[in-house]
Amino acid sequence: MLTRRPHGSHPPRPAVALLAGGVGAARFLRGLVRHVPQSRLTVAVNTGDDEEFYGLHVSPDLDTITYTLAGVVDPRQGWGLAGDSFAALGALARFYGAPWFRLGDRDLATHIFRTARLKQGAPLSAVTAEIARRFGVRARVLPMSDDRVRTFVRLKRGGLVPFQDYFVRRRFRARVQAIELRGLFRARPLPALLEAIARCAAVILAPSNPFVSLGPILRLSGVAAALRKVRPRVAAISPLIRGRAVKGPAHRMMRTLGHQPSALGVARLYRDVAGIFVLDRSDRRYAEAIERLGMRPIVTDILMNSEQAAARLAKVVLDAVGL
Ligand code: FO1
Repeated sequence: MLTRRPHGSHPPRPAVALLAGGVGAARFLRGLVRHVPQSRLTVAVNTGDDEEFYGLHVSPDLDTITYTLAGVVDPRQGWGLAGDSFAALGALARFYGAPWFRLGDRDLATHIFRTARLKQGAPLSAVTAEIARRFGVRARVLPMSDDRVRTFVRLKRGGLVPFQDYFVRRRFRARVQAIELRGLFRARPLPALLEAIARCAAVILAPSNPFVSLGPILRLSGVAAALRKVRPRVAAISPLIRGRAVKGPAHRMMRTLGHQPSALGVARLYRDVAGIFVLDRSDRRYAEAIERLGMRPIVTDILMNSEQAAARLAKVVLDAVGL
């Protein structure tokens, strides 16, 4: 039966969900919003990296995504606010010693607001929506869970350290033995995340670190099962090009955690949840092996060294899922 549409109206544009870590995901997002209106976009974000500094709850990946969607992210670093100053951090040094995690003056306002609202009993998802709205963001930004999951890194030498200690203080130089996600088994994924996976026309796994960025989201109870149900419309983008991460320790983690540090190694990690795998032209020799995993390989240029390059990649990914 034909349904009549009022003259001149258009069918709603297909909705897209992006599962995201921080900076790598944000780069892709800059391209994605050139093709998908924010109102049709849900971004579910890792919160395993969250940390407390000066009594404030900092959610680096949520803020990176929110600031990117608002167009106010520092373009050079990929995190924090563009043009921010660091006077408060300098003053805090009097009481806390030299800082190793750089929180800008204007960025601090976000952490103060978040911390105060959480203290009042608001769930992180509600606070995240409030922050996004006040930055004028129209996309739905979701923390992966309202429950606390903390990423710890077990080092070959140096014991167990919180993620930011490993990533920022130690500049991810130390050798990693294991990743531990505290609170994972008690945590429930945000219901809106499971709904987005079930209802969106496409789900994209951003080119983020598979262990410490997407790992916490994918390992939440029920997320992998939800993705498996819609696997043909799930596309994963390789975070590795020629066996290396553009930024960060993903390739070294792959090796030390017993996986092949290549696009093929990443595809193996996602084979159960993603039907499509997007890899770089320079890695095309893996395409056949990826096909044998039961995934559809899409070979293209995945280095996002400009907004145009990110937009081009986003277009290829959307084409691959049929949007
Ligand atoms: N990354 C750094 O390398 N050094 C920093 O001092 C730093 C501060 C920072 C402050 C706020 C924020 O939202 C992010 C910040 N990041 C910093 C980025 C962050 O550590 C990582 O990008 C993620 O946690 C990994 O996705």
